[in-house]
Amino acid sequence: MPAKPKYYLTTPIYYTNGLPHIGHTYSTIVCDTIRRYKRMRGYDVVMTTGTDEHGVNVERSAKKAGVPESEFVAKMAAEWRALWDELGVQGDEFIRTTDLKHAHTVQWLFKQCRDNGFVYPGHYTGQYCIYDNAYVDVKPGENCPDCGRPTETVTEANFYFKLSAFQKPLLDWYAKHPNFIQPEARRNEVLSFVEGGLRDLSITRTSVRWGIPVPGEEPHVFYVWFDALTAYLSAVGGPQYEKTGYWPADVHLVGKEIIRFHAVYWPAFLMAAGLPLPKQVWAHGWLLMDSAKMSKSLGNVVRPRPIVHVLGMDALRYYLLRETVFGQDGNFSYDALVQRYNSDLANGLGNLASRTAAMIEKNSGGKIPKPGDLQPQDTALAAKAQETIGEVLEQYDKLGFSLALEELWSLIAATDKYLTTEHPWSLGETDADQKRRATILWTTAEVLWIVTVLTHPVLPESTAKVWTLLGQTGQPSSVALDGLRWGQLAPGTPLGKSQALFPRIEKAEAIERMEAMEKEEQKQPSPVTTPAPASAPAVGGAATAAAPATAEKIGIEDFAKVEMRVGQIKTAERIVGADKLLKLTVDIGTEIRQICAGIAQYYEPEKLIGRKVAVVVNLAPRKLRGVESNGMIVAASVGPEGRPVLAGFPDEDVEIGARLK
Ligand code: ME8
Repeated sequence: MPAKPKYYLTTPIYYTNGLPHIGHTYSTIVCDTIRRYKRMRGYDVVMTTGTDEHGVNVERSAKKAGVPESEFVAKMAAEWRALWDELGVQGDEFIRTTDLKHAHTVQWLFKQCRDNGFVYPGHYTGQYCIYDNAYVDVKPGENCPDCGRPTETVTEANFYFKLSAFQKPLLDWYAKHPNFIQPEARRNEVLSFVEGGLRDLSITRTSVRWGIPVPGEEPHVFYVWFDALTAYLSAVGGPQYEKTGYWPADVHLVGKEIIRFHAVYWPAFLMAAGLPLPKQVWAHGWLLMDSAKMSKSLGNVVRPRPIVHVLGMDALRYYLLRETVFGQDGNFSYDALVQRYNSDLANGLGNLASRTAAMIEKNSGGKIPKPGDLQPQDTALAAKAQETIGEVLEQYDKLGFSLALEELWSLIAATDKYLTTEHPWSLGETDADQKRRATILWTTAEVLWIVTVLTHPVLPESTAKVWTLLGQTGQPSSVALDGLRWGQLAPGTPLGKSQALFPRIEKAEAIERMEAMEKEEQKQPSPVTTPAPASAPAVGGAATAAAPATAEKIGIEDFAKVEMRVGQIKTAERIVGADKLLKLTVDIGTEIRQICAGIAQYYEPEKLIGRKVAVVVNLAPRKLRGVESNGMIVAASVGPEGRPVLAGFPDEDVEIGARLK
């Protein structure tokens, strides 16, 4: 078999002076989607992400936190890494700029540039923005034109890179590679910047200590951008990049504010060193919050965890890719997020999957039916599906995620309409009717199969569930997209396990829960200023499924205020209109209490009866979805979706009413 072609893509490597928000998550989700897509197209893909850990900014943050820089960045990098792991978007390579192999690559790249005559010593005085890590063209006392924060006057000895020598080579490169900078608007911006002339660039600092040393030239350390950009190369072999075969990168995916570093400085450094240039730099737009860029400094950030906790990771992925045209700015709102979740995921894909499975279960003995003679309406839907395959692949290739998803959802809508017009449920039991019904259900299942494969790069978790439901083995990712066509679902395949896909959620309730959790997250102290928190058992039970698993230290007297007792569940029932809640009556030894618990998606009410649970009995009563709840059942919150697992007493027959202390 011929070797798979290699494909290398990167996210920016993120600063460690803050924690990830959904702006960073957006870039990482996009990269992860491309990675999954390219793998299904037969590529051997490597995706790199990582952390940018040097510079004055980190030096100051570490000082403020009272810890050495290395400790500061190690903890922050661990947080970033853990979040990507939790969200399932971890890169194949996680590069830290404090990695030794990275330092060697930076030093090696500098040597190549210097040996080739593109580096010379000098002095520089200018206004420096420590937040953007860049000298800016303003007078002393003026603020940074990019971020609006104060600048500092810096004079220092440094080494210059002869950027001016690359004006023509860069312009030639852009002309020869018209797709090098995407989208068009960014390309034009870069072209006019370069056409306006390039000034040499200082690439070392003597005013900063926290950086990679320039060998033999101490106290020089590398300028953070010379350092950071090189991480893309360090991740795939550094000086030995030819051995791994992943360099040059196929695409560097970045936010539009750092296009100049990627499309001007980086290719110039590589040209100076005689190295191959990346094939493309794709600068996407910003996620805005109330028309301003979401950013830590503006304090308007939204974090991914609360969203993922309440709606699931796929909901966030879908919303970000569907709502924003890739390349343009997009506004974030909880309202639009839940709207999309309910209309497109719960009522769209989720509903199509569950009703198709239910009909097959009922009418075809739980096996994919064998189609009979096809009617024009069946072939019309098949033709639309076949056409959708081509259009979606074309859009994915262009990173046109929103259009790709629009096409797919139009196919889902056409299938819903097909079911309504063909109404298989009202056909009778004659031979002809049975055959007709089998044809309709096969056609529907076939569309669902195709939609599952094509949405997989965007919705990896939920499509895996639909895959199982359709009785398929492995993952949808094992389907080679190059060979995707109508008619690949084998009749006779038994359906598999059905799992909750996108349970409908009431908008106000979802928003309230996400906002409350977001507030909690914002209150969390920085991981560097507090000792690692013990992960306390999360309290599940009432309306919200779980609380964040970290807590400030409290005295025993505070703990003593919480009265927890062993209770026994006497009755359990679902609450109409509240998908997540169960209404329980619980014997707590002294009385029988009514308690609502947010566990309906994970526990069958009938199976709970007789079960002994831990109950917080002195919680003020409250109404949940109009039902009185007097107490709270304790549960662990497990996994990114915060699945509640009831705390229990499996080893001993504990007495009802016994106090937990
Ligand atoms: O710039 N909308 O790191 P950084 C969309 N370390 N994307 C956003 C965003 C928003 N509101 N906010 C952040 C750096 N991003 C450097 C990069 S690369 C060699 C060095 C995303 O932590 C977007 O990709 O400030 C942006 O470019 C990146 O995070 C900036 O991350």
